Amino acid sequence: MKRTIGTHCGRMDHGGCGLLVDVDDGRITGIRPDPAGPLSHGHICPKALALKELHEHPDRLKRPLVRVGDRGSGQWREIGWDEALDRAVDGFNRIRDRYGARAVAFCQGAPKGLEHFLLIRLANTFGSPNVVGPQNVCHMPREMAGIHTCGFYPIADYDHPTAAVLVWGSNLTATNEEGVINVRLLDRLKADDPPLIVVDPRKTDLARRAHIWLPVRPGTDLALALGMIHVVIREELFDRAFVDTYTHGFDELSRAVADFGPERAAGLADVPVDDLVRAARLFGKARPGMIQWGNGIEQDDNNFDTARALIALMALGGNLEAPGGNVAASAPPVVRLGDFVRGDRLPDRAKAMISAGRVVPGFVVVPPELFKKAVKESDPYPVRGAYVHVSNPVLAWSDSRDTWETLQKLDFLAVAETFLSPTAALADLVLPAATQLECDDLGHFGLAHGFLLARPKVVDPPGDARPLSWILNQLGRRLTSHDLWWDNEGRMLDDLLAPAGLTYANLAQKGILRGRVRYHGYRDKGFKTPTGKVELALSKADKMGLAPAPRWNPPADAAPSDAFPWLLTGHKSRNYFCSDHRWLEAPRKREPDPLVLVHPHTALQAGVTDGEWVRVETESGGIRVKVRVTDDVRPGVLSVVHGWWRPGIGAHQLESFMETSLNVLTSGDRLGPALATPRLRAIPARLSPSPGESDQGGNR
Ligand SMILES: Nc1nc2c(c(=O)[nH]1)N[C@H]1C(S)=C(S)[C@@H](COP(=O)(O)OP(=O)(O)OC[C@H]3O[C@@H](n4cnc5c(=O)[nH]c(N)nc54)[C@H](O)[C@@H]3O)O[C@H]1N2
Ligand SMILES: Nc1nc2c(c(=O)[nH]1)N[C@H]1C(S)=C(S)[C@@H](COP(=O)(O)OP(=O)(O)OC[C@H]3O[C@@H](n4cnc5c(=O)[nH]c(N)nc54)[C@H](O)[C@@H]3O)O[C@H]1N2
Ligand code: SF4
Ligand SMILES: [Mo]
Repeated sequence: MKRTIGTHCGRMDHGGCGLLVDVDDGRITGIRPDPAGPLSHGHICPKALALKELHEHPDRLKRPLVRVGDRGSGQWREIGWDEALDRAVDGFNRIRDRYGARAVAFCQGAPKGLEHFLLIRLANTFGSPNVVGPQNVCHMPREMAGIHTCGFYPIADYDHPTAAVLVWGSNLTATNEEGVINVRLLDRLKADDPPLIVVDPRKTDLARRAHIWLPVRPGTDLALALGMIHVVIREELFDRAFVDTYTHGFDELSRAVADFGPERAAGLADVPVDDLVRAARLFGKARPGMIQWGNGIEQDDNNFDTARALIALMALGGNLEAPGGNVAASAPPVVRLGDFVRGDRLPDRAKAMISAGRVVPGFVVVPPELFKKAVKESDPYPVRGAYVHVSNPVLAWSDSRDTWETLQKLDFLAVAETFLSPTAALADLVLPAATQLECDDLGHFGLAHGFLLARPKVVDPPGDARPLSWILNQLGRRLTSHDLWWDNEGRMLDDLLAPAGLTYANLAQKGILRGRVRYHGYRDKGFKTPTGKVELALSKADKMGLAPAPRWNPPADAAPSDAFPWLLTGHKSRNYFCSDHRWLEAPRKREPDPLVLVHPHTALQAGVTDGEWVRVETESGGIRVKVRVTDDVRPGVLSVVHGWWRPGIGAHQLESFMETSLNVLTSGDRLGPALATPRLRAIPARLSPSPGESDQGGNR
């Protein structure tokens, strides 16, 4: 029977576009944009068109697998679900009996849908405080800075006119991060024609159309931001009434930026001083102005302070909680996040986590680097088992080789996956998972943007693959108490939505459920910080072991040297999600090779030419990728695409990622002070030709 089902795209990035999927007799026959998509207004990208291939791919995992050879030898036996669940339960219970529940970690990468919150529920009810993920390099630097500085995570308000847009370390037209589909920003630019300022070492689509592009030297964003604040304060461009009434620590901030006159700041960031001053004036005077930020500021030691400095810029203009500025969104009125994840079951979680006392208060996801230390050195206590889903740590975490070796040290590792990844290849047990279009899911529950999207199922998953919501409910029933879980995931979704007076079927009809956005809420209630004001200097900084106002603290080892003359950074591919989808033909056709972007001057100095294979090396390791010589990246910077591996080599082979993974070049040895963040940006590196046959293209 032919029909068309309306749903939302969900797993090729953070998701958000409305899709119309044609189905004939249980098979996908067409995928189109939904012109009524509430966030996408008819937008779709090529990734979503690959969803059919993702669903039908012959290499999808279809049966649970148990390891039969040595760990990582690539030998498996197919088993049924009963045996698979029994083995998982036995593996985790043995560890809990011997070392305690905290010795089992629950790991996920970028949250994709409801599964992330079911995972936290499973950890809490199992009794383990250790939910592990790369949030120390993704979103939490911004969110934690927001919580501590102004009491919320400030998001750009695209629903109202704005007078200036500052895009800082975000490549929104390629990444649509957190469901902020690029058309929202592009429509705003079209409607208001505000000045656009872009801070990025690459000339992104947005940088190309910007009034001012500041091609910042990687790792110096904080110096640049302090320089802009200096100008805003010195020239008295700030909103004095707001600052006087609603901020705390203005004098301390002023002192902190005193040394960051435009010459010095522009020198550190290596941008033209006039451009810095113009940008500071444009944004400083804008009422309202908005900041769209991204991973560009999150992946170095200064991330927390950089995010705080950008929030200070928002506050100085009085643009926090202002329409067209940066605002606080509230969750729609469904079951509260804390209740859904059963935080009540583990009230001491914050004190019991591996990362307790090593990160800012409120950061409840364990940084991977600290998890690895616990596995390798039992520091602060032994961790012996892990359940991993929707994550590929071997590629995602700093120091790929170390991650690969560390995971092999576990007594028991279970991985739920759609495809055999280099991480799944190390498991004792692999659970085949359904993915988007194959199960009913909710998008954006628990995230900060204040909406929920229905992602109703379109087709059945292949073979015995099962939705993660089913897998987690089954594990939960067996590992914890029956009555904490649902025997029917449909009922779970209905229960979650019940406080809003909706069933899942109702939401699927509606598509989106929005929460309230708070404008000027502080006028009545103040800000949710210890002083009730925006804390330009943190009132509890002492307790956190941090400087009250953002402080520029350049890491000594981030300076280029004779041996490593260039600076390495990275960016996400437009065609893939991190390390995902590398086996699909459609994106492979558009982007067949792992790439490093290099400026023509730098290429000349390094003796490499466009299109050839090159070696990129840091103190931590070396990879072999193809060079694209382009003035889309600032001189002196090597920008490598994150997430490359080669499924065709065999996921269990070290070579499947050692030649291409950006994280072979990174290290987890030194971590930032606030969020235990490894440095993934601004790493001294060298570049040289690496002639020879390319065996790296295609799916090999
Ligand atoms: N197509 C696609 N979409 C994705 C993803 C994907 O892999 N592919 N990943 C998803 C995920 S998990 C996330 S978190 C979001 C991330 O979304 P973004 O934040 O947009 O992603 P990135 O490409 O990591 O980084 C943004 C920009 O930072 C720049 N940058 C690099 N170094 C520096 C620096 O030192 N300073 C500054 N200011 N900028 C720098 C890069 O050139 C890049 O343009 O995207 C999501 N969407
Ligand atoms: N050097 C460097 N490192 C980085 C980054 C960077 O920019 N530079 N970015 C960081 C960021 S922002 C993030 S979020 C992390 C990403 O970290 P991860 O989320 O761990 O990375 P992915 O590579 O997206 O791996 C996701 C895995 O989930 C699987 N998967 C996809 N859909 C499903 C599903 O429906 N069910 C199940 N069970 N599995 C599924 C895919 O097959 C894939 O193997 O990487 C971080 N690491
Ligand atoms: S932009 Fe993201 S949500 Fe939209 S179609 Fe592409 S992958 Fe899906
Ligand atoms: Mo991310």
